[in-house]
Amino acid sequence: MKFHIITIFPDYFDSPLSHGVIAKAIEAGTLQVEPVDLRDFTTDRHRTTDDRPYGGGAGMVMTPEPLAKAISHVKAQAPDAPVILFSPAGRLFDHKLASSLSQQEELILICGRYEGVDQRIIDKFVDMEISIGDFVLTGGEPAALVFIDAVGRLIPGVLGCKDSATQDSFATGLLEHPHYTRPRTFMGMEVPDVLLSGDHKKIEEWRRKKSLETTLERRPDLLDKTELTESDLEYLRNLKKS
Ligand code: 4FN
Repeated sequence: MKFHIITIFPDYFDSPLSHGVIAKAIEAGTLQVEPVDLRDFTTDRHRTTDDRPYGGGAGMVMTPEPLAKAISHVKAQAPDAPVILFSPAGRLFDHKLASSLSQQEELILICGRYEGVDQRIIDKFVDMEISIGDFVLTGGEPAALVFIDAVGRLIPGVLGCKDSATQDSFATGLLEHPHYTRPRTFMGMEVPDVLLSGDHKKIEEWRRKKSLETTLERRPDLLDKTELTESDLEYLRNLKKS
C-alpha cells in the first residue's frame, strides 16, 4: 500500500515512521510513504502557501493553486487513489473506516495548516474528509500519522503473525482485559490466581469477563457496536444489576 502525503512539512514524518513494525514494513516495501512538499508547487520567490481570507477575520487560508498542482501531480501517478483531507469537519476515524480504507492500493492524503484550505479545493478534488477526534490541532500532519499507523498495520504482512490484526482488541470491539507479567509479586501486589492455574478455559472466561466489565464501565458505547454472545449479554445484565 502506498500513502502519498501532501504537506508543507515533508520531514515531519521521518522519525515516527522510522520505528517499530511500520518502519520494518517500509523497509520491506510492504508499505510506501511518499511525502510531497507543497512548496515545490508554488511559483513565487517566497514559496507562499497561504493567503488572507476573503471576508476578513483572523488567520490565513491555504491558497488553492499550489494544492491543485500538487494534487494533480500525484493523481497523474495514482489515478485511482481516493483523495482524503484531514479536517475537524470530517467523518470520525475508527477501526471500521481504517479497515475499509486498508483495501485501497494507494491513498492521497492532504494535511491542512493555518485555518484550513480554500473550499474550492475540497469541492473539486477531495473524495473524503476524515477527523481523528474532537480537539484543536496545529495541522493535519499528526492526523495523517495516526491514520497511516492505524491503516498500515492492517495491511497483510505488516504485523508478525504472532499479533496479527484479526487477534487484537479492537477487532473484537471490546477493551482488553488487564495484563500481567513477571514478577509474581510486585510492590506487595499479586497476580490474579486464575492466570497461574494453567486452566486455559478458565483463563479465557476470566479475560472475557474482565473485558466486558471494563468496556461497560469506561466505554459502554462500544458494546452497542460489537457482536456479543448470549452468555456475554447475561454477564452484562448481572453487572448492571449490581
Ligand atoms: N485542525 C475544532 C473546531 C474548529 C477547528 C478545529 C481545528 C489544523 C488546519 C484545521 C483537528 C482535529 C482533528 C484533522 C477544531 C484534524 C484537525 C483532526 C485539524 C489546521 C485547519 C486544523 C471542534 C474539533 C475542536 C485546525 C473542534 N483530524 N482547526 O483544530 O486539521 O484531522
